[in-house]
Amino acid sequence: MSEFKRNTSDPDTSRRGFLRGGALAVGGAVGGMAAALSARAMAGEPSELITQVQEWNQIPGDGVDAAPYGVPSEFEADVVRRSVPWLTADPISSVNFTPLHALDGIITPNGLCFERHHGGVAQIAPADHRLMIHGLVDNPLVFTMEDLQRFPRENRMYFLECAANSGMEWRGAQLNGCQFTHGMIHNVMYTGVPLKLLLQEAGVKPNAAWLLAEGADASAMTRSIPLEKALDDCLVAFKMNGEALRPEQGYPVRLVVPGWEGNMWIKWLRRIEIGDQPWHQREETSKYTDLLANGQARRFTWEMDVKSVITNPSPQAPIAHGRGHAVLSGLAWSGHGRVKRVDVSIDGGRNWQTAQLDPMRMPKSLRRFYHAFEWDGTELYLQSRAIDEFGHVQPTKTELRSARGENSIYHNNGIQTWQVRGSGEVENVEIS
Ligand SMILES: Nc1nc2c(c(=O)[nH]1)N[C@H]1C(S)=C(S)[C@@H](COP(=O)(O)O)O[C@H]1N2
Ligand SMILES: [Mo]
Repeated sequence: MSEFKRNTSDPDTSRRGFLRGGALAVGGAVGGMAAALSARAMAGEPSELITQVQEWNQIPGDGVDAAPYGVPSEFEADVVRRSVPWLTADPISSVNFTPLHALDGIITPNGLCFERHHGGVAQIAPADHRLMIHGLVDNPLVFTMEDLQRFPRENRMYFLECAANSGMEWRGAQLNGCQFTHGMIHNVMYTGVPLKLLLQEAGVKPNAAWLLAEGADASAMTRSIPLEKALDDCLVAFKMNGEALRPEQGYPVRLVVPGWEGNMWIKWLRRIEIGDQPWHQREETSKYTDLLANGQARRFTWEMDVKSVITNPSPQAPIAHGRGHAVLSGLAWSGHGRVKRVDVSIDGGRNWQTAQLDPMRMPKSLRRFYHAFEWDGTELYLQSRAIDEFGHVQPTKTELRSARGENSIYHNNGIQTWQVRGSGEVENVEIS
C-alpha cells in the first residue's frame, strides 16, 4: 500500500516527469505519431486521465492466486470465437471462427482457436485413450498416452486451415468480417512425436502406400493420407502452445498434417491403418472435393494454397483515428512452404507496394505483415496478395472463378477486398 502512496503523493511532479519522457520519445523515430498526439491535445481532450491520480493507482488490486488459471482482462471480453447461426443446422456438427481482427503476431491463443466438429467434443480421460497402428505392418501396436511420451518429440509451428475457409465467398462478398471470411484458421506450436517414428516401430510392409487415420469422437472421422506425407512431416501431437491440447482441438492427441487441409488433421486420434490404396471415405468423396464448371470434381486437393488477408482494418476493426498516418496489418500463409513476399494495394489492385514482412518465418506457418500509409480520408479498397517461396501467387477471385467455376465450396484462396469509407467503417466488397 505504501508503495502506491509514495508514487502518487505528488501528482504534479510525476506529471512533469511523464511529459518529459513523452517529449523525448516523440523527438525520436515516431514523427508521425507526434502530429497525432499534439492534434489530440489541441482538440481539447480532457486531461484528467494524465493529470489526476486514478483509482487503480491508489487501491491495491487482487493478490496472486485470484485466478489460478489466468484469463484475459475483462476489457477483452469481445475477443472471442464466434459462429454464424444460419451456417449450420446444429451445433454438434458446426464451426466457429478465430477472431483474427483482434490478434497480432502469429500465434493463436488456445482459447481462441476456431473449432470444427462433426460429432461434438469428445471428453476423453488420457488414461482411457489408446492409439492403434495396424494393417500392412510387421507388428500391430497399441499405444497408451504414456507410451507416446517415451518417444523423442519435436516442437513445430503450423497453421491449420479448414478447406472451407472463405467458402461462403465463392459467389460474391458475403460475410462481414475477416473473422468470418478467413477465421477457419489457427496457428499453433505443437509438441508431438513424428509419425514416422511410430510407423518405424510398427514396421511398415514394403507394399504399404496409404494410411487411414480415425478419430475416437462420435463422428469417427476418417481420412486417407499418402504414406509419403506421413513419413515426411506429420506429428502425433499432445501439446499446443506448450500446454495440453484443448478438448476442442482433440485432447489428448491429434494428428498434425502440415500445410494440408484441416479435415485431415484427425482429432482424438485412435487408429491408424496402413494399406496399399486410399479408402475413399465420405470426407474425401462427397466432401472436400471441388466440383468444376464441367461437372467433374477435383479430388485429393490436400495442399492449402498461398493466401493472405488484411486483418486490420477490416469490418470488425474500422479505422477509428481519422485521416493521417495509418498502419495496416495482416496474415499470409502457404501450405507449400514459406511466405516470401506480400504485396498490398489501397486502390483495389491498381497499384501495389511490398509490405513489411515480420521476421518470424516458418514453413507452413502464418506470417505477419504490416504496411504504413497516409490516409487522406478518401475511400480505399484494401487488398493483399501473398507469394510463397516456390513462386505461387495468390490469385484474384476473377482468376480463381475462371479456372474453377462457381460450384466450389472449398479451397478459395482469392484476393480479399475491404472497402474503407470516409467514416473509417470497413465493408466486405468485390470489385471487378
Ligand atoms: N475426429 C475428428 N477430427 C477432425 C474433425 C472432426 O469432426 N472429428 N474435424 C476436422 C475438420 S473439418 C477440421 S477443419 C479440423 C478443425 O480443427 P480444430 O477444431 O482444431 O480447429 O479438424 C478436423 N479433424
Ligand atoms: Mo474442415
